[in-house]
Amino acid sequence: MISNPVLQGFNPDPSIIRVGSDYYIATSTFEWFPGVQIHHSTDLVNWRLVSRPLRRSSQLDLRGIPDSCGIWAPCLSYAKGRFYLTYSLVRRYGRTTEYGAQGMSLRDFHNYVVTADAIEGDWSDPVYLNSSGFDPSLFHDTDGKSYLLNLLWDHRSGHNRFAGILMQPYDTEARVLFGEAKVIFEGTELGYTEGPHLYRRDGWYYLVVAEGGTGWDHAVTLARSRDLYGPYEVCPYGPIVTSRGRPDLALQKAGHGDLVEAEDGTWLMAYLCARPVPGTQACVLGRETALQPVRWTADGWIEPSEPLAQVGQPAKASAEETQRYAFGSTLPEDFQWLRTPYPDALFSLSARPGHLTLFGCETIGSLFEQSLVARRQTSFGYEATTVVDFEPESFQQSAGLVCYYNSTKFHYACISFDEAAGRHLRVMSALPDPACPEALSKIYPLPAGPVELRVVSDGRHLWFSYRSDGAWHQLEEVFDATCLSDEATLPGHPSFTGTFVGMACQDTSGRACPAHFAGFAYTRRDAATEAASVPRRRVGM
Ligand code: 6LW
Repeated sequence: MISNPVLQGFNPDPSIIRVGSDYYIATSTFEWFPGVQIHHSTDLVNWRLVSRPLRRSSQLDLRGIPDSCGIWAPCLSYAKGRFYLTYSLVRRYGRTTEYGAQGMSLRDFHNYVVTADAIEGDWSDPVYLNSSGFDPSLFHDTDGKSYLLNLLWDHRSGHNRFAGILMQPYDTEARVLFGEAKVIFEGTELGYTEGPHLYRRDGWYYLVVAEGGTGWDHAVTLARSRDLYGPYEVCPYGPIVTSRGRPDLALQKAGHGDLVEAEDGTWLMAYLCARPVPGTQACVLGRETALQPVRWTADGWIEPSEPLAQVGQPAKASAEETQRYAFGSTLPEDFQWLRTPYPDALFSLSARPGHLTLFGCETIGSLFEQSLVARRQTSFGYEATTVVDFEPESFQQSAGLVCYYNSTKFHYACISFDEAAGRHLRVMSALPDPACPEALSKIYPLPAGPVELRVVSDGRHLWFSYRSDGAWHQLEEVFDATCLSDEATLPGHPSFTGTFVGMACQDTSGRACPAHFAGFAYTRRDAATEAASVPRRRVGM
């Protein structure tokens, strides 16, 4: 029984399959490396990260990729003893505001497929499919034929950008598309028709799509046809899952769903959701993945097995739960870095045994090669700590603890050096506010030697502290955590990833000054326990 529909630590855009008694969910990773996350379960309750398939330079190089672009909407399928994973590599988001509300939206995305005989094995190099629109998925029909679906993107001013669901035959052996690509479904009045998945059941072809846009109006639409190429009749009862118009639901932005038949014959839907920080409209955890039982109705449609309101109440997490990370020979699996397939240029786990050594590279927020290693924020309230040994000799060198959403929004508690203050700690903030794009805290002088850094969050505020002489010293400033959210963003700048917390180092002098991190800890906290803290001067509010 699924007691907590929100799967902790999962990214958005879930695709779910079952092979025998094994369930797999693939989710998006955007500009984070390696690409795609695949989790495995046999009971739908306990999940384990088993693969990040796109990890070689021959598969993926995200250097230069804009924030929240990169890997979108991976889709798993299984046929003829082989796993298939399709995905979009998004290189340009495009902005309608560039040319006014009805302006052109020029975007660049390329769809690929990789294959593997075993999920946890090596995946192939990508096979190019097309660039006509994002959210590719493969449908393998019962007659052995396969088809590629993806949305058709129309960039022209005055046209519906989400111009329908394209389908084209795909030869899985020759690994090529062939025949004609046809629009099989133009979507409903909800618009933003994307994320197509096709299924065959009881002589029907069922098409699931995401509609309403990946925000508060998000929804899952179901349509069906006796003919693969349509016409597709839309479910007469409306979207099968949505939180649209229901601000009371704990799970918001419900959409982008994928169906799977469980081993016992029941059905489930994995879908995208989001949980705003209580009392705000800020989704600091980004969009997540939920899993919900559904059932077929007597007239051949689908409905949630339990009211979304009931399913939407995530089980109460334990008040305190600490994950401690030691740095041995491999990077702990919760951690990722940004964009490059060559992480040796960013960090080492052998330069100082027992430490993660970050080599100062480009500036924090670089779209190319920045030394930043972090894990997703998976709870509103949390405490993160690390110990860093870093001896900067220049203002161009800094290292420390970072709460990072993307290049336009982060709070970076960094150790640096300048002629007047010498070695010191300071929080450098990038804010998604054109009127106030950055902020700097006071300078806090530091003695020589390793420094322990800590950040505490109640979901809405951040408090930074440091310790180098036995006692913790909390910085005077309080920092806004809600600006690190999907909603706090610059016009036309996508924010899809959610917030990460981790370690960073930069050295624009080019000397690759090393920062040695002796460990990292993340403690989930019940947000209520921090809300009582009275924030003092606030930064970025
Ligand atoms: C994804 C699209 C969407 O490709 O957001 O919510 C995009 N839906 O289907 C990125 O997550």
